[in-house]
Amino acid sequence: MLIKKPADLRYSETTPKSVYMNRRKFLASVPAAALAGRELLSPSRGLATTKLPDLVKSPLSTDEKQNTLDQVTHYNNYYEFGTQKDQPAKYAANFKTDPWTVSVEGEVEKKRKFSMDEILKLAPLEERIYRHRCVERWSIVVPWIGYSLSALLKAVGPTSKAKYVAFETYWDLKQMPMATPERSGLQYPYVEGLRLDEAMHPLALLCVGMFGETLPPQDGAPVRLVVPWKYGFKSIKSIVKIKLVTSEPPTTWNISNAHEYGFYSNVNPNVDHPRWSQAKETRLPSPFANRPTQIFNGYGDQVASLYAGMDLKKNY
Ligand SMILES: Nc1nc2c(c(=O)[nH]1)N[C@H]1C(S)=C(S)[C@@H](COP(=O)(O)O)O[C@H]1N2
Ligand SMILES: [Mo]
Repeated sequence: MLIKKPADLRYSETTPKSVYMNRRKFLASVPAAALAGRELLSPSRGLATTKLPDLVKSPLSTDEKQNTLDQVTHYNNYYEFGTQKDQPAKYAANFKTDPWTVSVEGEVEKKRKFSMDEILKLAPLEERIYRHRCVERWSIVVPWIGYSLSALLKAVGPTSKAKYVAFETYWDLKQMPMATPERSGLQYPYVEGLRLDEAMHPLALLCVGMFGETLPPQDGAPVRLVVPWKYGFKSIKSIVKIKLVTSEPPTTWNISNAHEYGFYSNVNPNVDHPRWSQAKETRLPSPFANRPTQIFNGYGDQVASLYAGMDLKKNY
């Protein structure tokens, strides 16, 4: 699928119809109704998570109404485990996340492989309640747990040549049989990237948990990124590699369709997706897109200066 220039392709041409339809039907009332129904069931249905003690409350948290654990864990995008919102909860249930190492390499003073234990102890764990906005227009409010990615980057020491940070998700067809271009329309392993100054911004969260516990597999266990001012696909899950690099790294949805998914992908009501407006969003479990989208997802006071002088329409 990369033989043609990605920009020349419509997403519908590069992607199996089922995937394409799925990404379009995000407003269908069924998922929202299903979510509402689940709230009546027991709140935690045996997720393989453990409690994270001694959490520090963060001043960066929103006081907006949080979504429920059940909503956050049964309406997911994690294409390695299926393209439909309810599939990751089912197909990631037995995902093996122990042992786990994150290799930090490239333009750093101290290349290092971190065990999950080391990641959990690198800095005090904070609860950060963030708005989380997918490019498909749904949004949720999640009490994530983690610390600023900058803590990890400072521990390895970026060299003066480091300009970008590239991230990579674990990839194993035995555990992730859907993770092929034919089955889910994307290239794997899933990769993402940030400019170094974006990665060093305090809001960029290295996330190890939610709702007081370790991350459930469908939300990116055992460690993911959360970049709350960008569309959700920048928030890469189940990270195994972090590489500091000198030039802009490739990113999965951009490879899939550069015309629709840019490197920056800051939440922006004034830059429409080619196939839908971004002016409004759907705060789940509501089925209606009746909430105005906020520039930088409401984090403009903190992050707008990162893009001073940049044309946000060109650098979408
Ligand atoms: N490895 C990987 N990371 C991923 C994705 C994915 O398919 N694979 N989906 C992205 C998208 S499109 C979104 S909106 C968020 C969803 O995170 P959530 O399911 O925890 O809400 O994860 C992002 N990270
Ligand atoms: Mo997304």
